[in-house]
Amino acid sequence: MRRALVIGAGGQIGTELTTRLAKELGGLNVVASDLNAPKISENTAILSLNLDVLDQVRLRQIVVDHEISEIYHLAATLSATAEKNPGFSWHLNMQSLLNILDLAKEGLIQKVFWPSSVAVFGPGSPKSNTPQNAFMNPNTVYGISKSAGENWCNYYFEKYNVDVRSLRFPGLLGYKSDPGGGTTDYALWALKNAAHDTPYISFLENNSGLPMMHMEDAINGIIKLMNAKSEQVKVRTAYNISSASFTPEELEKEIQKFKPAFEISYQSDFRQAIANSWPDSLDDSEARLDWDWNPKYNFSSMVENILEGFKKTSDPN
Ligand code: AKB
Repeated sequence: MRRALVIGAGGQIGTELTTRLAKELGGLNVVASDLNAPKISENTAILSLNLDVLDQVRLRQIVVDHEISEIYHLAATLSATAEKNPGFSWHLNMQSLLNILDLAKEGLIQKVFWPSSVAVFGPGSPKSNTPQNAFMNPNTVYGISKSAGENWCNYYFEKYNVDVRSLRFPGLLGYKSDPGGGTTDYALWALKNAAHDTPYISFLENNSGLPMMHMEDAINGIIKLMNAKSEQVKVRTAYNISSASFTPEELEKEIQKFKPAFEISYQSDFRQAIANSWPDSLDDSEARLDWDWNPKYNFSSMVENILEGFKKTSDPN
């Protein structure tokens, strides 16, 4: 019997992953947790709890009490927020992962999903179609913690046979949940503003290309990777995955096909340096080969679908 604990269930990925897992496993087999117990709107069978992932005692108790077999660990400070509080962000991002890997090492849980990021790459990495095993010199606290975390995952797999799986996510765009504290967030705010006929001021420059993906593809990727047979998962650091790459100016033009009056103006800030250090696209051929990664959306269909989705929501903030 599979029973999942989602940590960080109130966040951008967690909100959508929790309800998707409930569809896969049944609501009674999903426990959602966050610093404050998250509100679950779509499936009332899901149990919602408060959990500070740094509290190892409570984490263990929840795992034992609810007979958890797999953990989806999504709690982290993202790239922009982490730069403002490097010490705490390093501690949160690293210690929380180690707490969970240790539970798996003890055999209390059988599987772990932990998201990595394109932020593992740095200014010295190839910019376009960045290979799976490209040189990495991340220069953000977030990127350093994701890169170290990937190596910890691989270490626990090799030394202790811990079944931990990970994906290097680009910017994730969906209309059901807001992002917070990332560098790629500009794209979602632009889409949300456009949907509500409001102009947008971008904190990245017009020609700043970054990799992006529809949230639905990201969630499908997590589910597919976690359902893959162990021997199919040949990369135990984290897989490159990819679907679209665009600049703010290209996004503006694409949005204008549906919202001709929409405009982006530019006032870049400290996040520009973060964006400059990241690739604009990743080579995801290993994920395609090993476990059949195959995203549904491209740039145009993603923009169209998200604008449509926002139309159904009324809150412009
Ligand atoms: C961020 O911008 O920090 C994240 C990421 C790319 O991991 N969305």
